[in-house]
Amino acid sequence: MDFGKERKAMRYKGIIFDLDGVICFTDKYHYLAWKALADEIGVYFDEKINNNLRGVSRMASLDIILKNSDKEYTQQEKEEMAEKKNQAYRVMLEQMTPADLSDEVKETLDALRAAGLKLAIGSSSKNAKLILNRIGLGDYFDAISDGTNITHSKPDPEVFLKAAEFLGMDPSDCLVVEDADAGIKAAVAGGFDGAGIGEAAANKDTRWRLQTFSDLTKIDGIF
Ligand code: B16
Ligand code: MG
Repeated sequence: MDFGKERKAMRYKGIIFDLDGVICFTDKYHYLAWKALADEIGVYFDEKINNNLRGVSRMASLDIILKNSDKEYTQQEKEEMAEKKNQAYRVMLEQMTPADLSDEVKETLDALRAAGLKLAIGSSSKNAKLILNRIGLGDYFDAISDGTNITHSKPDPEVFLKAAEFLGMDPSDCLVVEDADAGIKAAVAGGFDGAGIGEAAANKDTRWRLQTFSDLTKIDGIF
């Protein structure tokens, strides 16, 4: 028996996927909705600032945007602004359909599942279930941990620790797939290996650097 191969095959039992920037791309809608709010209150906002909001919770995103404001806002005003942005964002999400899920992502997920891996979502978004329903993955994952079941957002590891708990697995059994530096930080803090795509592929703490989603199938220990 090739013990080396057997050990490799045992390496990961579950994969926890970030949603925005990994499974699908809602960042353009986040940008448009935040931009409308920023323009309304006269605060400078551009795509570069939007990039810093990846994986960051809604209220923490607003705080980053308001760093460019001279005005101090009360907590209630901030909550109203975040709610307004979210309403505009949710209207945009209604445009999403299963066509927003690429064949590459779906085929890779199917191959990982067929190999016996358990698949979960670990997203900061409180809209994760709505987005998954829109793209036809509403019932697909074995577990969903999202912005509705956490109190601390990435880079805190809570969302991934909960996902592993929902799968009934230890962090060391799971791989986290992320597009954001905040997400890789969260994965490492929770004791997970991280696979990074996009910006996160360049993060020094990323264990596996992916050029494209289907590179997941090339990782040692996935099959
Ligand atoms: P919501 P992810 C994150 O999703 C987004 O990247 C981030 O831009 C957003 O602020 C956050 O969700 C909260 O989203 O306002 O819908 O609750 O990348 O963790 O899947
Ligand atoms: Mg993301």
